[in-house]
Amino acid sequence: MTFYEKGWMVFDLPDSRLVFEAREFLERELKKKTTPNTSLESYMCEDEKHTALQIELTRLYRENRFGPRIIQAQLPFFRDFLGPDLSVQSNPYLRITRPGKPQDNIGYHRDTFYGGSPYELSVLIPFVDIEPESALKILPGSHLAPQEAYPTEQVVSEEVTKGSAKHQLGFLYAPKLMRPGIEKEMVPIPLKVGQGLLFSLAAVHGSLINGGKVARWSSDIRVMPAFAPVDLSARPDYYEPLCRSPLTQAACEYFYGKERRESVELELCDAAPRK
Ligand SMILES: O=C(O)CCC(=O)C(=O)O
Ligand SMILES: [Fe+2]
Repeated sequence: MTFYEKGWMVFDLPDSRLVFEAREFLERELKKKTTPNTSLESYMCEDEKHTALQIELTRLYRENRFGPRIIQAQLPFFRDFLGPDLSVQSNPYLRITRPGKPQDNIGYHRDTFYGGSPYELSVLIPFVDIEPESALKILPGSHLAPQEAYPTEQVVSEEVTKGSAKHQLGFLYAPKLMRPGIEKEMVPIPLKVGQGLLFSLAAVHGSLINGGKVARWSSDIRVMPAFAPVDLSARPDYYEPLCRSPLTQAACEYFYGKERRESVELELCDAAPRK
């Protein structure tokens, strides 16, 4: 089955060097902050310290621009898959899901519940090998169904409040719960370091618990066709240009001049060219 039919696809990164570099970087920082014999896989920590540590590691991961650089290294692949004009998320999340901790999981959802567009792609990059018991799950074919196909109940999280540390790490303060019956349709997607999982933001995905023995470390990086009809006005700094066709480059220069090109390209993500 194809990406179009399933809504997701596993691929081998054409160039995985930066993923291994990020993995080593994270593990080095983790050892400094815990004990020298902690590995990403064996990592365990009590809640309060864990959240502080995840915030600090996210900051370092973003400061080093690992997310956009990992995508950039696979540019021929993404151009072929999505087109010549692409945007990449500037500051993706670093996820850490400890074994047996439901509070580390954001549950089953479609990102379209929360303002994401089906024109956006999530590229999940694992920093550890992920067995099926620890894996993110996806509901095949769900990306083709309209929003009404999956009714939800909006609740208020007891643990996550708006603007809190956990909110900044990608947890939801007002999650929309799906009916529990979908569990039996969810398919775990095991991954190796050096692979990536691509999925449509309209696909039902997520996890309730890491039922394995190894902590799941990953980052999900959004990539989208730069001129897709997506309203980015609520998140103007979310994406940055990844690549442009020669014609798009020339058109931007025609409208805005060479020196202003970079900033204008961001504007063009959500608006038609303006004189
Ligand atoms: O990795 C996870 O646990 C969640 C990822 C996710 O929800 C996403 O990429 O949209
Ligand atoms: Fe998601």
